[in-house]
Amino acid sequence: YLPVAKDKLLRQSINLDNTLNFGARPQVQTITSWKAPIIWEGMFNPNLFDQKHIQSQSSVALTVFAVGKYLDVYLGNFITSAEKHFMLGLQVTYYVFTDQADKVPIIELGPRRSLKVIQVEKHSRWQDISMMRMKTISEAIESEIRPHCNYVFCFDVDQEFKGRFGSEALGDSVALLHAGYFNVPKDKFTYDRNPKSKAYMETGDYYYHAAIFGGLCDNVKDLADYCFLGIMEDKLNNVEALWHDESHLNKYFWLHKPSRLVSPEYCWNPGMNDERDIKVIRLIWAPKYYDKLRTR
Ligand code: 2GW
Ligand code: MN
Repeated sequence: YLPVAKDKLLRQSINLDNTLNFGARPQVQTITSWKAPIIWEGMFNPNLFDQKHIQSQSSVALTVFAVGKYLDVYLGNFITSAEKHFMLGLQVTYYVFTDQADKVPIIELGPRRSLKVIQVEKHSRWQDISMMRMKTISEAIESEIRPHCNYVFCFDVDQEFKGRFGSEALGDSVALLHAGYFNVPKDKFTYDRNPKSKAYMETGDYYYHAAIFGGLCDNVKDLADYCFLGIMEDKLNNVEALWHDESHLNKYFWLHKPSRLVSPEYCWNPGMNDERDIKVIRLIWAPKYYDKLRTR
């Protein structure tokens, strides 16, 4: 699996990490200006990554929130599909945060995989259900996750795994390119544009999707703390960022560049955007059911 160097920049970065073939996907950007890889299908040999992470005994926490109706509607398919595709071969611990611990479905898990349920309150505004995840994630990393896992990945629950979501996605600090914006001009990005909000930004690198972010425990805790502080400061100032926690996450990754990006193949929404660059769908957005679930 020899990397193909396309130019000087690529050659330099390949020397840093010869497990990635940056030339394998000429139609898309496979490296950022700060030399973080952007992982697309075809750039990596899955077995090499798995071997490396099995050897170094990487362990992965997956956090997911299923509060209110989202528990019945999404959690079962999410976990069942993760059992087929998420980090197979590694030690995986699911952390399910819910207001109805007794209703979490019992799902048979593979070897070296376990699930912990953590009770949380149900905030009355859905924006708070989403935003307050940052506080809970930070606290859980501190008390539960860091002693057991090297990496932590935080997921929206309204999605379903469809293909390998493997160790190639592990990195120190990992961000996801939003399916709706990976190929659109920067001025279309839906960053927060209100100077009164802590999430305000004029420009950025990419538009990241808050449905998946991850990395080493310390880095994810830093991200969660930063976003939560911004969210609370906004509350004091009576403002709310345009896309809630996602706006703060975009601000964080602008100031603290992620070390690895994953392509929209890792979180695709069929029909939302041009599919030509999507060689494999690893995860899809589940239907939103706006009428039933978003009644406020
Ligand atoms: C959210 C919106 C409207 C009504 C209910 C909820 C809700 C969300 C809920 O009742 N229960 C619940 O557990 N949640 C959790 O919050 C769940 O894990 C869900 O996946 C997550 C984010 O809400 P979601 O998926 O409905 O919002 P999206 O798909 O529009 O998410 C993007 O934007 C959000 C901020 O508005 C977040 O940044 C999210 O990470 C983004 O993907
Ligand atoms: Mn979602």
